[in-house]
Amino acid sequence: MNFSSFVRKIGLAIASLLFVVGSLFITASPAAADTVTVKMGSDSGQLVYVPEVVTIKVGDTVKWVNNKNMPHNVIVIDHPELSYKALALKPKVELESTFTEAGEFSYYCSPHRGAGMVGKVIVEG
Ligand SMILES: [Cu+2]
Repeated sequence: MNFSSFVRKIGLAIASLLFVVGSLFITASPAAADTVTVKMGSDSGQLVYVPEVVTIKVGDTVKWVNNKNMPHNVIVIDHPELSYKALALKPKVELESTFTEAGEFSYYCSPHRGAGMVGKVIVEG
């Protein structure tokens, strides 16, 4: 083996090593998405979402669960794709929306908006 082919072999070995090390960094898995639960109607029967404001990350899901003083629904302003217009009539009914873009999303319950049943999802990028 002459000197230049030796250098080429070492070069290839180093290149493959760097490739393997680089792949390890690339495949490091991101944090798993979370689901945050919001009650519709407080335990004491008030017409509110509990908690009224939640802060999540892009890709997380909000799960609204029917609690007290049904019926309720979830109308996310300007986002029909995240909304549930149909009234949830029974206790424990779950409505889920996954938020895939950052921003602030205000929502309300159509039967109880006038009573102040409003909420907000803050989605951080
Ligand atoms: Cu309501």
